[in-house]
Amino acid sequence: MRYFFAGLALVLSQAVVAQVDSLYMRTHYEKSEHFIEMRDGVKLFTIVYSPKADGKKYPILMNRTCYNASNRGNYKTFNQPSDYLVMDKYILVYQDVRGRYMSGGTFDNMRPNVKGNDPKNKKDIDESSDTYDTVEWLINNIPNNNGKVGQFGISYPGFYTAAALPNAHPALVASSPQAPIADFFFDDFHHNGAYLQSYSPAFAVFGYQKDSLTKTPWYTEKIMRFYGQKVSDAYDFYMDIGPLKNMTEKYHHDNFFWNQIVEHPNYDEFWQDRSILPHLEDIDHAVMTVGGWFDAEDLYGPLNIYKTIEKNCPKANNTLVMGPWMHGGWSRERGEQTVNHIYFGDSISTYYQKEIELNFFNHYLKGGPDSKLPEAYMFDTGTKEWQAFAEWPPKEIPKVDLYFGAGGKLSVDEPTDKQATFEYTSDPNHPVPYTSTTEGLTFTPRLFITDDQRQAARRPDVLTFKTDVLEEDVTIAGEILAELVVSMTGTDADFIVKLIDVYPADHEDYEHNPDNIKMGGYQQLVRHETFRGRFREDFSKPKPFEVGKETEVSVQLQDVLHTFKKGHRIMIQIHSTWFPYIDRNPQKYVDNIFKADEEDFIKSTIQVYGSSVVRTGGKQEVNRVIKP
Ligand code: PG9
Repeated sequence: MRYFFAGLALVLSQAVVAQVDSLYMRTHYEKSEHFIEMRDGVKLFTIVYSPKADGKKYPILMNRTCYNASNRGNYKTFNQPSDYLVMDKYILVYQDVRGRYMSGGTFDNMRPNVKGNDPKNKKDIDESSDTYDTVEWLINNIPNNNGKVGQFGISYPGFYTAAALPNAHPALVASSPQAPIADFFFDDFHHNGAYLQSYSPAFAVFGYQKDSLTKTPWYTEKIMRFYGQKVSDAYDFYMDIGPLKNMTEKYHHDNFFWNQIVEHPNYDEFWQDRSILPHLEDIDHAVMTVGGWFDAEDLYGPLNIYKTIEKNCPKANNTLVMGPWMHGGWSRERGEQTVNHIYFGDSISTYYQKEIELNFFNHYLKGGPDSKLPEAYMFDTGTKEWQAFAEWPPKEIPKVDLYFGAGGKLSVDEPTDKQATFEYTSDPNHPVPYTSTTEGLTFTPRLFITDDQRQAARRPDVLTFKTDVLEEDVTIAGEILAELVVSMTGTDADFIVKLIDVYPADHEDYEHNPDNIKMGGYQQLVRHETFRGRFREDFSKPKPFEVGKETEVSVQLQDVLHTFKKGHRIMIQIHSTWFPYIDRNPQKYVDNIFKADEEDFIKSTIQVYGSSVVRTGGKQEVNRVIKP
């Protein structure tokens, strides 16, 4: 009998957690709505869910968003706390940031933090001061709070969490920026200055001011300019549009954010002021930054926010969690954790929510047991196991330098002939597709991030290098720096660099693979990066290439933790178009690609020299002149 009850307990404990929904919220929480006045008089709409009075005091857990706080009631959109946090009872707070939905004021993308914005000066406003004023009001006006405040946010709300870290209110003791944007010149809309044309529909959400308080999107008509066309093939759709200046004319002529992007093609003060990284100083509370290794939108953000706090803020209890997720994937549990065709395990999001995130907030906000989180809790996307590191990037895993050789060989041995060249002709009128299938218009492309790269490998405008079959496992952990030496017949170029895991020809197919993709010989994308070559010396000072002149271009790819297993191969691909994920570089230097004409788009024959090297693992010192 004893075993029966034990078994029953086990079954019940593994039962799916009660789904938190609006009935659960109505039963266990009281909802209230407030317009909280900021120091400059602007009022921010704030929804508060308080646990029904039970004589206890609870901490506040806040989420500031540009995506409509009123949505947070239905508990069906991501970006609200996990079921575990809700059922553990917190005072849950959702706020429309300045200029969005029901809040007053004017919206500004990645509103610049005011350097050294002393909370007591009551003059300047930024996201930090808005959070400070909100916290001050909440702890003095919301009943039964225990005086401690936590905050979290995923994606743009992750930026608002990070932007609140400088000059934080003393009651703010636990922050979790998740997939946070750090800098729009390197996250989301751009990668190293190259514009992500595939993000074009998303502009509608960020490029119009509302003219009244609203609980529903006011920009719907603008976003339907794209989605109303029922496009099933974005490649053809964007090729037919032609140069980016036609995008302005056809779609975005009245979009203030698009017009700002067009007028600021270089990393000038407009962008530098909007990076949160220079402001991450004097942080002395607990910060757990969370990201997904397969996040196509914000990977620069979590990694660089963690590293900047680690470098500048010794008093912060600063930790990093990186798992096998796409953008914000840890907030959704689908049972089998897959990224497109690749399976990583079961219930990984539940494990994170229950064993990592809940313990983090309970420890700092409720005095719960120490979560004993390591400095960096990282998922190896090759072995598919979690690893704990005392620092990130780790020193204990050897770096691996990879060199290009004849016959598409990738080797750890330095080449004898560094003057050997590898040539391809890049044609912006026949660009390399970013996906091996056909994809329609998306808010942002995601599934390509672990896509099979064989279609690209077979193109003459893609350089492909691969190692011999590995005789033992090779782990790459940390940063990647592709130090390319190139020359060209054009005067401008983008460089796309990809790190790829080549499966053995006889690799078994995944049972968890609904699309029945054959995994034998699969060339899985592990990491990619795009670099707009004109910024090779300085992101704020673009420079044309001299025809035929050997020139260094350093492309820093975001970190990885990936074990290439015995029997696999390591592959590097290099090419100069990746469409329509990235806009086309004319390859003839023009001051502003957003204003280029059809005739500016020319073929260019590009040489990559044998003196190039892809340095992987550990900390790579980027040998470029400038920030960041
Ligand atoms: N960082 C994500 C994003 C921002 C802007 C455009 C598209 C995506 C996000 O906030 O969802």
